[in-house]
Amino acid sequence: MVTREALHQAAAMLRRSRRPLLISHPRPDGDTVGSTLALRLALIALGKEPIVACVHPIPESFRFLPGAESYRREVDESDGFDLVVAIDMSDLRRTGGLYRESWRGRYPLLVIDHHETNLNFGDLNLVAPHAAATALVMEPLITAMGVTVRDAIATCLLTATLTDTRGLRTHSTTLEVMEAVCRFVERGGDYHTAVWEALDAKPMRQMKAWGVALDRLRAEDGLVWTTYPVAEKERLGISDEEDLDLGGLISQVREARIAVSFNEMRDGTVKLSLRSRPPYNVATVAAALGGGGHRQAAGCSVEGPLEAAVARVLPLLRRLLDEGATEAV
Ligand SMILES: [Mn+2]
Repeated sequence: MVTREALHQAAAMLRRSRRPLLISHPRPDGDTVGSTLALRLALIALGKEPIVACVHPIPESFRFLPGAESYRREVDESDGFDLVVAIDMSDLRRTGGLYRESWRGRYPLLVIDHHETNLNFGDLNLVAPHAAATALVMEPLITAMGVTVRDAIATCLLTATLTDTRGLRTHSTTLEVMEAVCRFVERGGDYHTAVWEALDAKPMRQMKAWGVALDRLRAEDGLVWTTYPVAEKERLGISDEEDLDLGGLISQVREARIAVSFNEMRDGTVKLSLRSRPPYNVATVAAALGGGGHRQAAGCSVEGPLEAAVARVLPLLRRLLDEGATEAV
C-alpha cells in the first residue's frame, strides 16, 4: 500500500533533487515509458533537469509520447544526477545494468512500482501491488509534488494505464481504474491517439512474426504454448529487444487457462512470457524461475536451448493447473 506519508516523502525527495535520473525497464512497455515520461514532465514543470534512460530503444508504439526522444541508452556519474528513480520494476536487475552497485549509498534510490514481486529495493519504495499500472501510483505522486496532471502528462499516464490493462481488459481493471482513465481524458489526455499508437498499430514484421508463432501453437488440457526460434527472427529482421507480445497474443485462445511463449534470444537464453486466467497465479512460477510479474501476466528468462526450456517449464505449469491453486509452485 502507498500511504499518504510515503507519497509526501517521495514528493519531497523529488523536490529536493536538481537532476534526477529516471530509469525505465528493458524491453520497455507502455507503463514504464508513460509513467517515466509523465514524471519527467512534472519535474520539468518544477524547473528540474531530469534525465530519462532505458537500455533498450523505445518501441515505435510509444514514440508518440511527449519526451520519448529524450531517452538515453547509457548514463554515468559524469551526467551529474543526484537521485535515482526506478520505475515499474520489481528489482534492481530490471534496470538492465544501468544502475551500478557503486551508486548504492551515494545517490538516494526511489522505487515507484506495482509488482507484487517487488523486493522494496529502494531507500524509499512507493509500491502498490494491487494497482493496475505504475501510472496509477504516479498520478497521486505528481499531484503531491504540486503539479497538475493534464494534457501531455495526462496522455502519458493514460497510455500507461491502457497498455498495462490491455485496453481495460485485465482482471486488475476496477471501477477506480476506469475512473482514472476518464480523469486523464477529461484533463486533455489524447485517448484516440493512445489507443491507435500504443494498442492497435503493429508493424508489418510483427504481424508476420505472429503468423509464425500461431503456426507453432500447441495446446494440451488448458495449457497453450508457442516457441519462437532465433532463425525465424533472423528471417524477419526482428531484434531481441523487440517485444512481439506473443504472450498477449496466445492468451486469447479460448481453451487456454495458462499460456506461455518461449522466445529464443541470440545469447542462447529463452525469454518466457506467461499468461493465465484466474485463479491460476503465474507470478509464482515466474518468480521461481528468477523472474517476476503479476498473477495473470509474468515473465522470466531461462537457459536454452528452446527444447530444453520447454521441457523444463511445461511440467511446472501442468502442476499449477493440476493443483488449481493460486499459490502453487
Ligand atoms: Mn507496469
